[in-house]
Amino acid sequence: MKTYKPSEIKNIALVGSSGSGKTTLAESMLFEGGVIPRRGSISAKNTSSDYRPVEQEYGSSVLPTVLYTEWKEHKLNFIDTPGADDFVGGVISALNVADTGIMVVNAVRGVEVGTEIIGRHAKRLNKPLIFVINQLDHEKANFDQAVEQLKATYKGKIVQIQYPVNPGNGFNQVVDVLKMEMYRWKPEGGKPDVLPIPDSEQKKAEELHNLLVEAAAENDETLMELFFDKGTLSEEEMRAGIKAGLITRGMFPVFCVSAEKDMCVRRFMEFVINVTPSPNEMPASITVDGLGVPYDENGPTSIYMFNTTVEPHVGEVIYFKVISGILHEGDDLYNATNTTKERLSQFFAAAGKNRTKVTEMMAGDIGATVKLKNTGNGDTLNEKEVDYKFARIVYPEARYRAAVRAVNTSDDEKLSEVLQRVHQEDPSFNVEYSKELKQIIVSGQGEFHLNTMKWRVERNDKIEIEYYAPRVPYRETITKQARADYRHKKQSGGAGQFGEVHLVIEPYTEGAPDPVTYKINGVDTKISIRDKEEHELPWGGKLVFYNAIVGGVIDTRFMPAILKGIMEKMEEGPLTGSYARDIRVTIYDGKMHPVDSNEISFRLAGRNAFSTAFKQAAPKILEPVYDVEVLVPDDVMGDVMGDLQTRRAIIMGMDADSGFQKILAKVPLKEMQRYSTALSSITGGRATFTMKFASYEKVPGEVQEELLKAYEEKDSDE
Ligand SMILES: Nc1nc2c(ncn2[C@@H]2O[C@H](COP(=O)(O)OP(=O)(O)O)[C@@H](O)[C@H]2O)c(=O)[nH]1
Ligand SMILES: [Mg+2]
Repeated sequence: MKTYKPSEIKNIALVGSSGSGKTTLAESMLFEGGVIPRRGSISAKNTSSDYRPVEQEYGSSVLPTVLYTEWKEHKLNFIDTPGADDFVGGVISALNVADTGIMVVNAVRGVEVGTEIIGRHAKRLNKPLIFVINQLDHEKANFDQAVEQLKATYKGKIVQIQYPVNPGNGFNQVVDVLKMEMYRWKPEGGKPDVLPIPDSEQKKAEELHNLLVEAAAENDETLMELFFDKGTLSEEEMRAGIKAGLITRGMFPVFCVSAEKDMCVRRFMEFVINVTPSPNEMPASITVDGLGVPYDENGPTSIYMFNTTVEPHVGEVIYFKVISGILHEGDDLYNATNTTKERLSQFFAAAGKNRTKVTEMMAGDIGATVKLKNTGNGDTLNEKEVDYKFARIVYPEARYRAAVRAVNTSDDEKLSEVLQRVHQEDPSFNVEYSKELKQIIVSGQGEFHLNTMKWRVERNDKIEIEYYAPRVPYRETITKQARADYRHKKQSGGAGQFGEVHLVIEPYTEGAPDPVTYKINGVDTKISIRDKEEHELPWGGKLVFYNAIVGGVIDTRFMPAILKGIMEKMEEGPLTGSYARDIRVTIYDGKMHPVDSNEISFRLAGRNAFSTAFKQAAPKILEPVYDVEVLVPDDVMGDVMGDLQTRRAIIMGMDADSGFQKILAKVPLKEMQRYSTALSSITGGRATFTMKFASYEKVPGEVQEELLKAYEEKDSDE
């Protein structure tokens, strides 16, 4: 394979709703580029993308797949992505390294929630978008409706490059208003006959052509002047204008194809080559230190790892984008995170599971390599003495969590290793052993996401796993002041034990002044503070600890032991054994024994005094509450709101947002347990949501009762 310069490379993310035809379009493009001798199909389970067993089982994509094709002296790298909302992680990975997103829209279903969600990710990442309306051969195809729906979101920035003359059964003609010609295909698709636009289409074609010329001129001042002078633009000038519009997201061109019949695919590839930006025309990559690194083959060699797959007989295949310089076979590069030296002894242009060995790759290109020692997703590899480091890709917060265990305990050890590998392949699937909950918690984008991973683990790694209810990380705190004394005393033979602690506990609030007096046994007692420690708790919140001992009734050297005793109770709250937070404790009195006092005695005295006071301080259980944003079509808004009400949701706001309603709510994590599944069934999969931890809030009285009861029962079981 020839070595392509940055200006001869196009990196495209194929995105869009499930079933829109991304994988089929990729197949047609690979075929037209000559990378594959014949086109596979989804039904025959033999496409270049969707090659993994799980994808063949489902008949749709689960993980992103890197593909390429060569066309007219250019290399087109495609990343085919999954459409299902549960697998959005793959879309994020792809959009991060692509220079242009191609959003495939199903002409039958039009704009779907998926189109909308992915459009938002593209916007956030500031990527150009082209809309390709597919399945125009379908009897129910409705091109005009799809365009209207796109305009609802993208307004005047939607500009048609083409339109189908005869969508539906027998579809075979397209008018191209950029080139002002018509294409007609034979039933086998591929290369069309190029015809003049017939009289019957002339008026419509001219109208759209004029709109296109104006839109192209709008994105560049010199073009604008030219346009005013001449009243039109040449094809070359229009391309320049469209490219400028793409890069600034000032224009979203619309194309039409039938991926399955391979109609208009060649013309689309030509457009991609002529008009979409090459990596060197896009903004430079910015390092974590804020340095801009242009896609320049003469710069130092630096590559960024963005995706990993695990292949049978090969192991980990890591996909990278060359950010700068030229990568040569056998190069030694250095991992910017862990300084490991990695030899790039082999790398490939990848087309799904098939890889073509290459010996050189320039800035902007996308490739794959194997057998690295200590490098994974998000790492940067540089030539010696270069220290570029590019940020890791950020994935959406998990929306579904479960506890997981191996069915056979003999698989326990293997389980964590296997789950780690699943995370490597799909960074939106998280694994964490929670010491607090004593469970392995896995989380991801939905129940379907987690079940898919289970399917893969059981099939690929031959271990059986099961999901079960994850615990909720509750917290405990107090709501009023309380006081307690505790004397620890033991005198059985030998050395005795003695320690006595008097303390006051109070709710901690940010910025509250230090205590001055306390009412103790009805008497206002002045407090003189000798020492103050403020501890940020690892599980959130604070503990403030005052030493207000007077007259040396407790030696300062016993204070750490008292604090330790209190911390033990903070780690296992008196109500339900959850972590306690946001408390301040003042040790204001106590007693020592000249011989018997020791650290253990004061630890126990501190711990028990704290526990007693805690129970009298109107203690409350706190639960994690999430900010939830739900995006729903109008017609199911009522059902979604009704369901949220049953989840103790507090509605914070509502907003109409391009054909959808946006609901903002605060919802306790406990009630979000199977939300993704419920929402999907209420709305037939037409809604989506995000959730983000917001705060810990007190649970309502009846929930507290329930939790206390459950804890007591559990305690008496053990
Ligand atoms: N009629 C018709 N069906 C198509 C076309 N493109 C894809 N399909 C079918 O739509 C389904 C989904 O296609 P696929 O490529 O897997 O969509 P993806 O989920 O976007 O990757 C498959 O059954 C395809 O055969 C098309 O242009 N016309
Ligand atoms: Mg697919």
